[in-house]
Amino acid sequence: MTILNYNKTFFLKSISNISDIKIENGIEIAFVGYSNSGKSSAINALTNQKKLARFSKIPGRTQLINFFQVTSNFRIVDLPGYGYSKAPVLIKIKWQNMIHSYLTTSKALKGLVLLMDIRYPLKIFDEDIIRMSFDYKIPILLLLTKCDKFTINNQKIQFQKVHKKLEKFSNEFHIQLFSSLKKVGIKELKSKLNFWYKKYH
Ligand SMILES: Nc1nc2c(ncn2[C@@H]2O[C@H](COP(=O)(O)OP(=O)(O)OP(=O)(O)O)[C@@H](O)[C@H]2O)c(=O)[nH]1
Ligand SMILES: [Mg+2]
Repeated sequence: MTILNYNKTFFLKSISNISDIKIENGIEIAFVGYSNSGKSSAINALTNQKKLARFSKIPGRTQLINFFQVTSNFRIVDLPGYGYSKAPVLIKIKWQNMIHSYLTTSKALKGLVLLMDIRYPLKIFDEDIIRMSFDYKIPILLLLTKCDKFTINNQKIQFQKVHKKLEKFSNEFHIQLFSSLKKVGIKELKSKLNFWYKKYH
């Protein structure tokens, strides 16, 4: 059995156009979410590297699709953050199209990690992504990020709220409280990624 060492993950490539996606072998797991939801921070926390996926206080910084290689046939994909309110409309539309076409055309995509700031979950694009994952039967893990912003009690309340809303549509999802800052949920994220890897490997 292969044991994945996430600490050895390295940057593979960036693309700015969906047409640059070549037919790829192997398995990809995409991290998706609003700009500023904590995608890059989560990838850094997962891989125990401070600067692998760059993050910044300037939202919308990750405008490319970034590929990171965990092992030869397993990649993590950092998708551009959607919905950054200050981005010009045309750029916004370009991002949305890019994400949509990646999710619907990538042959390697086997799982989605949707990151939502625990304070503002299930915004409109999140719901689109969730619907798409149900429609296209892409397994999904929802991370309620920056959970350190809430008390333990409020974390539980928010978790239940999100769960209740989604269980009306499907029982094919998992939700996890997550904090890159306080290292909450990283073990669970790893075990979900391992599970997907083993399933499709
Ligand atoms: N308190 C707290 N802040 C966090 C956490 N994770 C990320 N942040 C902060 O949230 C901001 C955005 O984080 P990023 O990881 O850059 O978010 P992103 O989703 O990659 O954003 P884009 O690249 O714009 O799509 C940064 O200022 C981070 O320091 C967390 O677990 N706790
Ligand atoms: Mg980012």
